[in-house]
Amino acid sequence: MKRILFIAGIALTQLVSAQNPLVTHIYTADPTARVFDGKLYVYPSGDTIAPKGREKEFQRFCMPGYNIFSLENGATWKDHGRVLDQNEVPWGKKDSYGMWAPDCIKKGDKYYYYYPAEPKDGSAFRRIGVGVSNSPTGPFKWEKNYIKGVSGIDPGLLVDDNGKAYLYFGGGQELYVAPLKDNMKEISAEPIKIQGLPAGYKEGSFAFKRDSIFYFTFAHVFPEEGYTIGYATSKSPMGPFEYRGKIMDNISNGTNHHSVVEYKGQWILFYHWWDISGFNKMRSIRADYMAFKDDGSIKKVVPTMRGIGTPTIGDTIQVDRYNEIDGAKTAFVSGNEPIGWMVCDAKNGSSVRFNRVDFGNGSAKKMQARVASGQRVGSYEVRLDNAKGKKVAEFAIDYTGGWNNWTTVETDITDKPEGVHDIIVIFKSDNGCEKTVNLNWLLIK
Ligand code: FUB
Repeated sequence: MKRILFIAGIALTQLVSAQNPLVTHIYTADPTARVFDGKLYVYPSGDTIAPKGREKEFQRFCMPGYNIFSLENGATWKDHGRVLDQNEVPWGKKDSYGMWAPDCIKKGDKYYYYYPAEPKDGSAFRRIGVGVSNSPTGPFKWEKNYIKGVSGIDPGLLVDDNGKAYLYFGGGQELYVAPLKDNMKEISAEPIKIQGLPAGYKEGSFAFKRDSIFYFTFAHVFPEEGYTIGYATSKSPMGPFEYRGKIMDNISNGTNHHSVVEYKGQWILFYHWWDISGFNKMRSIRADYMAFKDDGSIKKVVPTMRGIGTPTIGDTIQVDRYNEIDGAKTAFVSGNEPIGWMVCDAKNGSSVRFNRVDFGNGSAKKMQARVASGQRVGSYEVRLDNAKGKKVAEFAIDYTGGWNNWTTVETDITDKPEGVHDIIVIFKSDNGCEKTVNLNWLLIK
């Protein structure tokens, strides 16, 4: 199903839940995730529909600017709004919709935001600009000119433990790296080709360090397969690197821009797909856990809908982003609900499992459910860990005015569950009915 979001003007601060895709109120792509002072941030680009009359020009990407997101609570992303619009780029060509993948990095107590844009002097397809801020969410003071000596897309930054910073960038058969001066606004030596990468089109440079090894990851196109995510390792940030294989196979997501971050002891791969639009140039950011083997190699990541995060008291639990489903389906929500999915077509005995819900210290008293139903045919219950596990909530199915009429219902939480559990929702139908209730989300109070 194809769904196009129409986004009016600048997004105000918004909260969005953290299952995949992470953001549903605007299109987001090319996510660079960073942990600053223990908090997780994402710096994505943004897709939009082409302005009237310019559709032919922007059949590929139409990208007007950047928003910043941070993870609040256990599983809720906060949209900090538009941090840079294309027409605010001091050196940029107006209305060029070329604000491709950005990055943000901390050095000392300052945050540096790097972004590509089309220069008004026509000197290159893309140049890379930088802004500086005292806060990870801006506002940033944008440099008047682009970084001299650098042209290309997809800036990826690395600050080594000794404080030296490196800018990786480019898209094509070769990718490049240049060391930065202490001011983070100029390169201190000419860019060099990154040595040791396999042949083929590459873009989406991202580098990180783990156990004294530098990992360089990149979107990599194989003629037979299309876009994958590859990685290479080195003992030096400037290489030469050794190609180690794929982090993600082709997942038909058009491009495979990504980033890797360690957050609360778990490694996470951020990437994008087109869950909402049905069109691979209108993307939505996603995240899934990633793991290393003992030899430092990376286990391939298989994309999930469940994604990352541990919803807790006050977060919506989007059960339609399930780990397992049996006898029911999911579909886009119907009616006047915010964009998302629902569990539907559940019959007697259908179930859906959603892993990792944090019930806190046992103080949770109520559970809410967002539902729509055209009849009264039974109930659904929430159990812990497996289908025979402790029952902690039970809801009667009631007529809400129709299958598109959404309402929030509430019931008691019993047995004082504590800590993190998987939950199973089990549907019961009194008379063999195959359509019981449309369930959008659960919430613990
Ligand atoms: O989003 C526009 C471009 O597509 C990015 O800069 C590339 O990495 C690819 O994702």
